[in-house]
Amino acid sequence: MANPIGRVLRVDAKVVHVDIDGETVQATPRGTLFEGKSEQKNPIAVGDFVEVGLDGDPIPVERVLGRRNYLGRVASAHDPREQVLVANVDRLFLIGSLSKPGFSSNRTDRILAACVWHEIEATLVLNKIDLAAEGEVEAITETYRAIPIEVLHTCALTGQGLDELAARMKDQVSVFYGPSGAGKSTLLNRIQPGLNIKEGRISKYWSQGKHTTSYSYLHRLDMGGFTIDTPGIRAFRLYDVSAAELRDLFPDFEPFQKNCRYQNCSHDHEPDCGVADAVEGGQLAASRYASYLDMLDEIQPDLAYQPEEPPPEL
Ligand SMILES: Nc1nc2c(ncn2[C@@H]2O[C@H](COP(=O)(O)OP(=O)(O)OP(=O)(O)O)[C@@H](O)[C@H]2O)c(=O)[nH]1
Ligand SMILES: [Mg+2]
Ligand SMILES: [Zn+2]
Repeated sequence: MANPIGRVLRVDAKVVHVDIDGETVQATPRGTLFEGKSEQKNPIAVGDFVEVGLDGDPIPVERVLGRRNYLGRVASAHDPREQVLVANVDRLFLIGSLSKPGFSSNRTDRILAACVWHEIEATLVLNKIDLAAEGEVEAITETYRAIPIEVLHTCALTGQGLDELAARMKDQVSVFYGPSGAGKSTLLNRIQPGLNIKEGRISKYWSQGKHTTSYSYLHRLDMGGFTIDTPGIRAFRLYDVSAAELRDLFPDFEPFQKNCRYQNCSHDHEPDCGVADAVEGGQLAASRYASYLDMLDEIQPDLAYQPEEPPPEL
């Protein structure tokens, strides 16, 4: 009998939860899956298809099948390897809240750049619109629709905008991604009743999220499709992207790039930069440009931070 193939629902330190024909089994990755992968922190991610063996207690994960796509980032400030967050997804819903926690354009732009890099369709969901300040929703929406990115407005408490969100999740494999406390689990609980995912309690003294969800989990939707609920993120750094490649991860810069004096302009320090001019002229959001420069600094610290000391004497 051939080994069964299943979809990974959850990855723990030593055990992987795999859905095989609607049944959840726990399996342990074979040591060989880690070989030759020193650049990657984890060989298996939620959303992966894996082949499991029939014998053993627990049974082994023999093999990870080829991925259609995945979302990755630098594992952490202390671990430079690539961490694969999720695999084989049709769409990423970037859940941003407008208050508690407040909207971060820097974090949003980093994740959207990662979606371009990894070829994942993205939708921005502005949740907690009940808490938005006057004009805030409109301003953010305008910036992101200009990229262009689809922007939805939701309130998990009143149910506003949930039908539109659910319609995009139907029959798709999607992932909810964003900062802690934005309302990812609350939205998913409303859209798929019965999941009973733990939701955070936010007191008025605590306006940042509390990291209520502690591991990613792929939930099956009754209407068809799957959605991965993920733990809230703090920092997001793209793994192994060069400065030249970064420019192309901001599609809204593209129409202005042709006005740059230099074809390989990094839009940083060069004279006659079409992108910098567009920001000055109000045609391009300053927040987008700031996010780009912030990411560029990380990639080429040698250019961004010129050393003060004179060159060594020869
Ligand atoms: N006012 C308001 N509160 C909301 C809304 N959506 C969620 N919340 C509240 O925000 C808090 C955090 O929601 P969660 O769903 O736990 O947030 P999360 O994104 O899953 O957070 P992590 O699991 O930590 O990543 C809860 O107290 C929710 O009730 C909304 O649209 N409006
Ligand atoms: Mg959660
Ligand atoms: Zn330029």
